[in-house]
Amino acid sequence: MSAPQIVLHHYAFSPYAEKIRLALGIKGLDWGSVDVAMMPPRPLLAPLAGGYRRIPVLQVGADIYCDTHAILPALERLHPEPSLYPGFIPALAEGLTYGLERDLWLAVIGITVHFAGDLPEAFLRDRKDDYLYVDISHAAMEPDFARNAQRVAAWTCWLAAALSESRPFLGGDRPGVADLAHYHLLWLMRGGGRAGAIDQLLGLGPILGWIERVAALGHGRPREMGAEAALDIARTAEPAPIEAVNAVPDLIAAAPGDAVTVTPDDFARVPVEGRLVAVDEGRIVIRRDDPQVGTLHLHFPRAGFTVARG
Ligand SMILES: N[C@@H](CCC(=O)N[C@@H](CS)C(=O)NCC(=O)O)C(=O)O
Repeated sequence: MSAPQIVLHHYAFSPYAEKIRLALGIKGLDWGSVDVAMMPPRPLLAPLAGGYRRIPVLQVGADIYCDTHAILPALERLHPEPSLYPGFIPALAEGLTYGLERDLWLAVIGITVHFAGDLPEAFLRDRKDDYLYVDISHAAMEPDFARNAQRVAAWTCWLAAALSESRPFLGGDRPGVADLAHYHLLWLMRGGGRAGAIDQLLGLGPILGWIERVAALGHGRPREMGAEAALDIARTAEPAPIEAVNAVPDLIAAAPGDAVTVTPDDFARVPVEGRLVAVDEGRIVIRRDDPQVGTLHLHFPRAGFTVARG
């Protein structure tokens, strides 16, 4: 059996990974599934992701896509049908869902913790020191619970108003990114036996049918794969050709070939070092020459990342 072309580095409990697993389901794709730890160290992902520490990461040969807002457009470019953006201009769907996730992520975690109670101490410490920079223990989140619930319920009211019998998905009669970005936040809150409590808190009764429809999209055809095999794929592949360009020189003062760092501007702000390959309207691409796996292209979305001269 030949190695699958698409490899997802993820862990089962990750909601952002669930967003991508469902996108792979919409497209009905075969993919390699590499299980990573829920927190660093992740020594076999590090050569590919160059220090980027969030999950999921999608690998296609020697092209590495960091952040779901880089992964989804990449899947769409590689496998255009069925589209992940029915009823939407793709850039608009990415922009809106980026805003949704930014606005709600900590509130969603607060609601989850309210019902789930404390996670292990080492996990809480990792999230506080190296990911969210916020203490997500039950005691620390609880004072904000009522505010978080109001905030998330306001979004779910919009969601319920947008869906109807004649509009089974947010883009019309086919599922897409707008559905997935709302769903994965609900998926985290409702997991672990919390569905009843969350449905009541957020008034999700009218959209339970939509929740079932999105869950039923499935994950395509994953095949478990070892991290070493993923490294072998990167080692033997070349990055896909891409035009070297900086389309926004007034914003990013670096030319293709320059040493740069790319850093998330919200959580897990670890700079990734490389040479600029391209910046265009939606993406940042840098080249890394890794001693273990050779030349890689790392792709990031423009939104949520800053580029600096290295
Ligand atoms: N904006 C990112 C957010 C990804 C994210 O925050 N993922 C979580 C897991 S769901 C994470 O990385 N948590 C810390 C970790 O796993 O190291 C995206 O769209 O990919």
